Amino acid sequence: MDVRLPIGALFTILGVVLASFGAARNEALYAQSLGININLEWGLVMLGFGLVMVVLGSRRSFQKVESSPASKSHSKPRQNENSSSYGAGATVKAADLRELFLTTYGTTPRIYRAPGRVNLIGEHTDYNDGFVMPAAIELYVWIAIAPRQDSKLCVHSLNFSETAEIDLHVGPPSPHGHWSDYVFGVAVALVRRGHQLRGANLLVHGEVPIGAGLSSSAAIEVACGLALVGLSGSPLHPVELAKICRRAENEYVGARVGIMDQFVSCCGRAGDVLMLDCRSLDYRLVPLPPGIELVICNTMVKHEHASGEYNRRREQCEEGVRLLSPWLPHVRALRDVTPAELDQYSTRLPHDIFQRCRHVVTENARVISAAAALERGDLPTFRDLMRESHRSLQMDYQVSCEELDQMVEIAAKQPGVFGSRMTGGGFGGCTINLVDTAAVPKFREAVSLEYQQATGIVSEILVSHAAEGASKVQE
Ligand code: GAF
Repeated sequence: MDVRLPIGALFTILGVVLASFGAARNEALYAQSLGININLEWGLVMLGFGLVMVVLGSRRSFQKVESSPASKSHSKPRQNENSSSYGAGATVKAADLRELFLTTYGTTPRIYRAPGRVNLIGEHTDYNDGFVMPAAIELYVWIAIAPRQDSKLCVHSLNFSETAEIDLHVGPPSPHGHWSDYVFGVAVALVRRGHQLRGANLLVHGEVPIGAGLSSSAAIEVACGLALVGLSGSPLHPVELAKICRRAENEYVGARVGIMDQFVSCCGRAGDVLMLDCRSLDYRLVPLPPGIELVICNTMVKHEHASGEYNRRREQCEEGVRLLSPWLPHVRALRDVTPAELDQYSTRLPHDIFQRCRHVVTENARVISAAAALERGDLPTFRDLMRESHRSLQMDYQVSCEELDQMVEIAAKQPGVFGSRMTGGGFGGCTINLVDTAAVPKFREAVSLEYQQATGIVSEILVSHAAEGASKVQE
């Protein structure tokens, strides 16, 4: 909160009290000097000063956020140290957001939202042109937007209580490790793709926990992209929007992520997971079996320092392709390598590169089997594949951590569980669990208790249905 607000409020109250005494000419407090009624005069002065301070204090949030020193590091924007999430459990919804926008900017906005995601299986395969099986979840980033008369984009985040702005005519500012990088990165990427954007005021509210592996970044990118093109009136196919948002994260934010998160945030379907081929971007919808819930267990270990490791894994995969190409010239990405080929040429690779490649190659095979298992309702096979996936991420890809392993181990032994593994980039964040609906209450209770006993950490456990992708929220 701006310090001028409480000071202003204090002076306003004192001013009113003093001026009232002065006006009533209370003899006990009344003083006169040079013919001036000091109490009334000073009361009015203090009241005026207080009101000015209140007005200035409350307007501070509409001024441009000071840039922190531009960081050239290719890491994801920092998280807000004071906030564990964008506001998990927050209840600001369309009507509240509209009201807040009206009070803040004085105009009525349109509202858009984009979901976070879980990934059932197929981790770190997307940037290797491989297969993934994500589902959108019922946690969203909400954006209210209305046009401005000038060429500025002025964005206020309710979660961070900060405002940032750019002028579309002046060109992109440098990214500086700030939440607004995601917003401006998308604007820049849209303009580069030839979209004519207009100046706008935006109000952002996120429910997707930050640093929890549920893809809050893709959700803010997609919600912003949809809102900006919606306002400019140029139609954009959801797959195109996903590609633009991914480009924003790769080229502007500096995280070399694959397409999975943006894709499912754009194209998710209620009740279904996507079986996505990250090379062709063809996908099919696989319904989740009835009576099964997606249960998300948050280890509460943030993965915010993981972006360097993420980019490093990607480089190691590229190195694997480069080292294998003399023997396997058709190989463009690890997606093109079969498990048998990898075995045959394993001695040509340094051990750590071989391990990374083995994870990707075997994970792709697991995703294909997992989709088939889910389609024929074979949950025991699905459970085994999720277990193998986690193990491979832990041992070969080395992106798990003690808390994730503990959480998976605890969850997997509970009754009614049809699979448990880490979800997302790793190094912390959440596990995804398929749990029989009837078993969910006991599952939640047992997992949170045992996890706390094992680690001393109080976890958050959420249940979500597979949700619909990004959309304009109907009035
Ligand atoms: C992060 C990335 F953003 C995705 O593209 C994907 O690589 C995932 O980690 C790991 O599967 O969420």
